[in-house]
Amino acid sequence: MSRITCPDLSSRVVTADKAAVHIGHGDRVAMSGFTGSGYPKSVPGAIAEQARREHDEGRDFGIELWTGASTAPELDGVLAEAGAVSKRLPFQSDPAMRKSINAGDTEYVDTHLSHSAQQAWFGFYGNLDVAVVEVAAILPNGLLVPGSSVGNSKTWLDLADKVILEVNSWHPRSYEGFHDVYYGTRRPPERLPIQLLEPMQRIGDPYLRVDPSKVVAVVETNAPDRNLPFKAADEDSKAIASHLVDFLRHEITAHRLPPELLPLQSGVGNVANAVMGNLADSEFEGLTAYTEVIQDGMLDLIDNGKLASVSATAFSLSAERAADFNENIESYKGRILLRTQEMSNHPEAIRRLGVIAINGMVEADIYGNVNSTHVMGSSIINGIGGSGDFARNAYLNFFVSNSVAKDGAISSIVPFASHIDHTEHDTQILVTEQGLADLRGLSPVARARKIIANCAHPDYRDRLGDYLDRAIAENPNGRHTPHLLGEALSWHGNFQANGSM
Ligand code: 0RQ
Repeated sequence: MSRITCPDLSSRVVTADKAAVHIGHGDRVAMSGFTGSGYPKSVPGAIAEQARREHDEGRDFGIELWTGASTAPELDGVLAEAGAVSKRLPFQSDPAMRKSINAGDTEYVDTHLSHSAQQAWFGFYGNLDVAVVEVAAILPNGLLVPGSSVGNSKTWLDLADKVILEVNSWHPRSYEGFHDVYYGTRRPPERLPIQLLEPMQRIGDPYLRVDPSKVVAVVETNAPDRNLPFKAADEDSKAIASHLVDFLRHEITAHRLPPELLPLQSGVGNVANAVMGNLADSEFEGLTAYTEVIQDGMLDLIDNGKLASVSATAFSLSAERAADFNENIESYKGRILLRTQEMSNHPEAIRRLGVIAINGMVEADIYGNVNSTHVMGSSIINGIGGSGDFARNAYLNFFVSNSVAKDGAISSIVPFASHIDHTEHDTQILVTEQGLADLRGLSPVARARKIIANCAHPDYRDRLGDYLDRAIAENPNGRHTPHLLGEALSWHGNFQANGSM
């Protein structure tokens, strides 16, 4: 049966090439998609072709590209390779896009994922010309059934002058009923409290709305999401997960956490996925999650009965897990809810629910400032994503990483972080395979002693201790957060000069 049962909109079905002509040089174009799911699969390629033709004929062609979060080679990849993106926001993880940003060819505005929609509807980014949004189906009354992500689609459909819909029949038709799209947002000072009192509470509609008069094209596709494999958990990520789970047990014993814990948030990456795997083997029962992405590890937790329910904005699954989910989607109904990212990452909800946030980091300094985004201070990896939304507002936050990178040439614990996404005021608990540093209630020097002793790799521990001792000795009037300014970033300088810190 056709996925487009609205007669008005079914008359607008065209090819991707025909749809792409609605997008021109200089346009602001917002697309659906979050962590490789629910992004348009065919119009971006047609825009890239158009960009190539324009460039070949000596004309400029570049768009501003907004999304929910990271997408895939068929979107970020093709557009970056065609040199078609002048500006990108709010999060990406594509190798070609990363290269274009780090080469200075694409400007990148790396915002908190809960902020991107509201900053767009506050008007901070300018007028939105076109939205390209993937859905699973269009209903007879014109309402849209989202697929594997909601992300910022609601806002893009609301704001854009013109809308292109991609209807992808790879998404199960049974996605209907899995979404909760909040339509109560208002501008300050008319803003109202968000009445979300438990993770699975519905506060919105199951469908996305679109003004049919704005829909200039509908494109039919049948193509899978990105669905990248996860690395099997290695000894280090198992050790990180085990320190973290032991700590949760300790917090239950100390009556600071209930036995079923509080709603979990787990970030992107292999380590976060491994932590979920470790929880699956633990004694915890009746867990819940209020998170952003559902990775394989979380579905495993649902399957073995440990995790009762998950609220998120998107999936990010391996190909096998996505195929299995699509086949058995009915069995997950009522246990998974996908919301707009404005709500999945909303500070008010995260603070009220008391989320336990677990996110990856690139490096932390001895005082607990965390870098989640940059290599050697200058080159972006992905972006801050939702880590700031969750870390700042969580009941407990963890930042996890191996203690060394690049076969030990880099220490993830450094005197001074080369870029700071999460300040010492936001970070609570750091975990590496070496151990865990609980920084709650500690002054900067006490934090430094604990991070060095518990988290740093033995090859770097003494040098970090020596740095701290000398910084204290040489700053008789600066012993609150002592540093040796000439030396603070010298470890990064050593790596750049000699290939090792
Ligand atoms: O590079 O692949 O070239 O070897 O960084 O490192 O150890 O595989 O870690 O997959 O868990 O990702 C912070 C990037 C960690 C991720 C980050 C190099 C390392 C490797 C990846 P290679 P690992 P993970 C909600 C939460 C921000 C967004 C976020 C991330 C690569 O967690 O993007 O949290 N976070 N969102 O070799 C130089 C160091 C390094 C280093 C690691 N100290 N210096 N390179 N690497 N440490 C979800 C969303 O927001 C969507």
